[in-house]
Amino acid sequence: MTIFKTLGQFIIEKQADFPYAKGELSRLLRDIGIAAKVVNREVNKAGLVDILGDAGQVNVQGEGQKKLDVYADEQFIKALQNGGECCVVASEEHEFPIDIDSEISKNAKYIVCIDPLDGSSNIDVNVSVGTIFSIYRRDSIGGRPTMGDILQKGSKQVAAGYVVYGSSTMLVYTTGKGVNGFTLDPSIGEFCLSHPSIKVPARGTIYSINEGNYRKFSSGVKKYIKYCEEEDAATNRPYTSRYIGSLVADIHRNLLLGGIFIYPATLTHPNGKLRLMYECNPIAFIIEQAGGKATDGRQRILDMEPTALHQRSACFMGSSEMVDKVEQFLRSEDDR
Ligand code: P6P
Repeated sequence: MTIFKTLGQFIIEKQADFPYAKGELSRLLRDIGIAAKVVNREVNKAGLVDILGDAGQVNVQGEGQKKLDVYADEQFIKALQNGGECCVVASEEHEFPIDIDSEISKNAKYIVCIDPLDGSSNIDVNVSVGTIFSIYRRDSIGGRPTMGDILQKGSKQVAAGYVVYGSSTMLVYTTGKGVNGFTLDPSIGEFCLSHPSIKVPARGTIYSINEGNYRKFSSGVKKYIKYCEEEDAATNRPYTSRYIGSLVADIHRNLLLGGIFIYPATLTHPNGKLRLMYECNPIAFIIEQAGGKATDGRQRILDMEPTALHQRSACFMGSSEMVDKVEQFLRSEDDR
């Protein structure tokens, strides 16, 4: 029986985990929660009002921006600007970081990397989409934050989380003391604790990979897919392929049920497709905090030294035993 507790109450309660906390991170997480509720309202009625369709703009990824992409980006940036705890935002929707240099944020020490609406190509077909965020404390002292303050290793994150706008809307986050999930109760407009202390099973039977890219995969990845199929026959453990094409939705399912999510290097994406700073790192932090593993096939994602804001990384994330298994096949590539 989960005790009724709102996100706000939980954040304040857990602030005690940080003896020197002065409430800034708590307020920053609150600000993100508020923006998530605003975005949720629009995502839920996307089919009803003329908010679908391209905004006529193209984002830094060269992808057509849906109006909801633009709207979500604006809402999170506005919430962070008004909250006063964030000094710079790095968004998937902007080529360069957005410096938040205002009177209210003059002492702000937190940096937020965010994918405001990941999987947005699924919006028009009513498939779950998500927001992914990563929070760092700035390293530099005085003056405006630098790119070095942003391009920190994932292991330096102070918090990370995602919002999944699905059959219900959930916010899942970690501050390095475990992973907790909150479900939005629209009747009171609050995220309420629904999934305390989430742990990803060490082993699952779900593998998530876009097999449409099969011919572009390395031999090790191909062998792992074949292994999953044959594992079914050998041990009668029915492996199942589940791939939504919306990172947050795929990760959320595998986090709760056990499984592995793979977006490897391919011939068209030699460094993988997913972005390190605002997709791989925050998800990796959550997965590890839930007891799972997250690597690029060879090294911990959280140990990777970033060099560019929108750099990509291959990723193998989820149940620890499944990540270990796929890495065996990848190492066999090196042994050839
Ligand atoms: P593909 C959505 O565009 C996204 O960034 C992630 O949400 C998702 O996991 C991935 O791309 C899907 O990519 O190449 O399989 O369509």
